[in-house]
Amino acid sequence: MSLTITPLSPALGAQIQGVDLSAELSAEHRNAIEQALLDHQVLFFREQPLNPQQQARFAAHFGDLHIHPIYPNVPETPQVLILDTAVTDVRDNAVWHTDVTFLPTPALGAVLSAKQLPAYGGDTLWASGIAAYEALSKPLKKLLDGLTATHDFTKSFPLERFGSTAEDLARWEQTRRNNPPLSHPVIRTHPVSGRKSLFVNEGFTTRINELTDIESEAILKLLFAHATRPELTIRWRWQENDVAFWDNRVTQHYAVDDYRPQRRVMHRATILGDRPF
Ligand SMILES: O=C(O)CCC(=O)C(=O)O
Ligand SMILES: [Fe+2]
Repeated sequence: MSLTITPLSPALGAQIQGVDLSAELSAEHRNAIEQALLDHQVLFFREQPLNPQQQARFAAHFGDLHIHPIYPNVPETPQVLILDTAVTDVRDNAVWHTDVTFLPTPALGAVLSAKQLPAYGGDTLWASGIAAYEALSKPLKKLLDGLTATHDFTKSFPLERFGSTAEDLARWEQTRRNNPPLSHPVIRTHPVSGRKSLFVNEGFTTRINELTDIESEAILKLLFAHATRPELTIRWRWQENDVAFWDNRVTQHYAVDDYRPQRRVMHRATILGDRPF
């Protein structure tokens, strides 16, 4: 059976129908999903109840899976992390970010499954870095091509977020030692499609290395605002058992934090990526 791919907005996003993600994927479906991801950058599937093993198995069709250094995992399936507002403070996702760009090889993508949702609210937005790059003027593209930026995990995960016990402090110190600030190109080339994408994000990017402090601050502010203009985004209103699969190499996202004290539970499997160039 062939997939139905319905684009949802001009910048990015498509809904996929005609596949059961809990079953073993055929090579044909796997390849069609990969191509749709390249074309649309974030894919949405409705009514896909997945247990953690099924979710990990689906995600592993697209690469090896990452075990997150900070979030709690499903104990029997540590490749699946839990975002549960009753357990963890997940406010750090209510900022535009690309996942784990503080790593030398940030995630290729992630598969997110909605387990428990508030009655309303708790939407997630994605923005296309490709559309953001393409919407820049020629002179600005020329300036940014070849520049590098620093990414630092402490920008989104400051010590306060880790808690206050000696154990929390030790865990944060260890995570910081393991993840020193590093540099990535400001304009990234997609390793498969070859398309260029703006690759700075408010969550983790602290500085454009080749500019002065004041230039870096002003240009990053401009780029963060430019990259997240509504025209370059899509907003997904979740239903339980929805699955989103995004290409983390060329997108950023924002989890809207507007539903407390209601509980929201999501499971995520993260696919390892390669070094941006
Ligand atoms: O909870 C969400 O909708 C997204 C959270 C997030 O930023 C992520 O899973 O990477
Ligand atoms: Fe995220």
